[in-house]
Amino acid sequence: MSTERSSKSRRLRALLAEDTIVRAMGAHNGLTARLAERAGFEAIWASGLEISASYALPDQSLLSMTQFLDAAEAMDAATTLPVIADCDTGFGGPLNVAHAVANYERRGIAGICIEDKIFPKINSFAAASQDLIPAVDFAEKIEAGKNAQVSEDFVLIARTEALVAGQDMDEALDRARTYAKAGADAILIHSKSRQPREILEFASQWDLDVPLVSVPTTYNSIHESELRAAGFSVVIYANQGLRGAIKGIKATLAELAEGGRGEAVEERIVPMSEVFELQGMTAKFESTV
Ligand code: SPV
Ligand code: MG
Repeated sequence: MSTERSSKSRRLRALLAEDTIVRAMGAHNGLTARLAERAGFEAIWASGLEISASYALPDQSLLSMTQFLDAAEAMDAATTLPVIADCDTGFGGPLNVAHAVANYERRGIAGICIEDKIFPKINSFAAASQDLIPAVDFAEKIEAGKNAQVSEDFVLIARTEALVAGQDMDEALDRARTYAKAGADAILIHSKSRQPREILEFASQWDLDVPLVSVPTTYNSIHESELRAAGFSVVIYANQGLRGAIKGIKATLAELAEGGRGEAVEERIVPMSEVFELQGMTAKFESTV
């Protein structure tokens, strides 16, 4: 086990133990992870949605574990921050989760997150039925994952989609308790509600000493400080970077297509020197433009 590998997991654990909320920024490659670090976030969320979108593919369990892992590793290499990798349903059953943990840990990823939907899953915000596997089966996946890790620091986050699937609060809490007892290091309670009410209620009833993780994509009016006050340890900004990038790229391309010359967009884009700097180009190859 390399020092680097254990230190990023240890750093994530230390962050989880702090009083302040950990802000994890969604990313899909080394560049977006580096931008997230420079913007001041404390962790990277290797988002399944973002990585899938970067292939122009739906977030529907289409990419292989290797593709997700390669993307997460590129993010890890580009930042000093710990990477939490979104591993969807864990790529199959308990054995697949164990295989994922072994490989993600070996390649330096600080932790992974798995969710209790059936495989193949579809993104939580898709207008489709969101079906869950039995809690007992998901607990087996968690146990298999925890048994597979080498360092005690590696973090396994269990995500329940109970509320997304239309189940009630008791079901969400029961599932989360089952997952925590199976060894999950944190619980991600997901919600597609436009209001934070249900995740706040969940947090108010949470009675185990296992940190909570939130993803305020739809209930985005809530401030980080309110999530912290409600008992959340982590906030994941899962996709805002990608959505900003798409908007920026679209506007630039439209202007270029209209203008018919590069000069048309020069004002709205970064100089080549900034690209060089971001990618760590050596001084020898510094931009001459
Ligand atoms: C992701 O970023 O891939 C997530 C969060 O899992 S969500 O899109 O809200 O499901
Ligand atoms: Mg995902």
